[in-house]
Amino acid sequence: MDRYDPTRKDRFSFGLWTVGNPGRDPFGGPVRDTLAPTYIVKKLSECGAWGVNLHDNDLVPFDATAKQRDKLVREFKKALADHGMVVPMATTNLFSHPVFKDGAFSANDPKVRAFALQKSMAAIDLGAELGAKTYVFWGGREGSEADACRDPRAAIARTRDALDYLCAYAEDQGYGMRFALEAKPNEPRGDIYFPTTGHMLHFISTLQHEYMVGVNPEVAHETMAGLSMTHSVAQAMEAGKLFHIDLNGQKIGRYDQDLRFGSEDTKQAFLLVRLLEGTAGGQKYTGPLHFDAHAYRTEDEAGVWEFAKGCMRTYKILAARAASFDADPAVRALIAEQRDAKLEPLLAGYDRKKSAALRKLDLQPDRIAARGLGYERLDQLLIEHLLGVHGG
Ligand code: GLT
Ligand code: MN
Ligand code: MN
Repeated sequence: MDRYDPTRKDRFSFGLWTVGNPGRDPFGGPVRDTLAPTYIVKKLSECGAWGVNLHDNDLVPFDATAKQRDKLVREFKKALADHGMVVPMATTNLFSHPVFKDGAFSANDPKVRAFALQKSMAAIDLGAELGAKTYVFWGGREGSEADACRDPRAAIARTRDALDYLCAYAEDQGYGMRFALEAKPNEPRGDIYFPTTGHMLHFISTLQHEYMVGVNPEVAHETMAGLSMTHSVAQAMEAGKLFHIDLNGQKIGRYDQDLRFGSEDTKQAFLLVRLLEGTAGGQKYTGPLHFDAHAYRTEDEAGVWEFAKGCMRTYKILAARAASFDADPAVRALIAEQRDAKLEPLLAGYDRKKSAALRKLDLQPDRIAARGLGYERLDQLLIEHLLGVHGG
């Protein structure tokens, strides 16, 4: 036990599909046994996690009868109560069944769209029954290979219709849920609609129930697109739309690797945790910290729990390193905000008088440009804090 071991207060969660991943990939079958949902709840609790998330079909098989469903839900709820775990987030599997091979909400066939709504309403009911306050939408199959098959604008409009419908449904039921949209650029489709968190943020502003819809950015997905996860999350936070987050690790330019959090690009992971924890100032993220990742295919079950503990420990280590970085006087001096009481009032809020005064200023750009900014020193300090050279 040390100070980096997770506790419930840390708000860490895992999906049933993450630690339950049996190691199947496109080139080979499972390498581990399937774990029962109730067993996962027990083991996650022992590891120090706070929450467990699920797709409808992670708990209730696609073709289960109502009686089978109720029994599974009853047993699962008992496991949650027995082990002090919560379900912060739920979602719908709209990608595994062949009916969704050309999308769910954006499919050309209205019967597929109808089935996707039916399945989503039932899954929202399940999430509500388990106490989920956040409901995620990841449109894995909402995309194309033969792009001429539909006007991409129709895909966008159909997705809007579906989300407007389901927001109204959840509101009508009084579930008090918020929806979080998760972007991904490709895989399993050649191209997926709404490929990045930025695309999602704009789309949300066009929804009827904009207030109840935010984003669920994932490290791997933004990184696949070659983007900075930290900047994507910052934009979501600035817009008040970071409702959930999928933490994992990813090498740029690869398939969706979903690796242990912090195991790749540790500097990006540091900057992300620093942003979420608000150690540099600014509002802290207080929602669930969800790991959407899985253990290497080389692992047996013991390796899976090592993986889970590793995700949580690395988050806490990075949070401690970020706090030490931001408390360092040398860092604070380098990033101290530059103030100019005379100039700043001229920069915000256009009026003719101010703009005339601004245009008259002799700002001497060559002199400004000649000054070095000290970012080499700043970044080296970051690396040294990250590597544990400074700070407690
Ligand atoms: C799937 C996907 C994830 C999503 C999950 C929610 S399922 O594993 O790769 O990124 O977050 O549907
Ligand atoms: Mn992923
Ligand atoms: Mn995800």
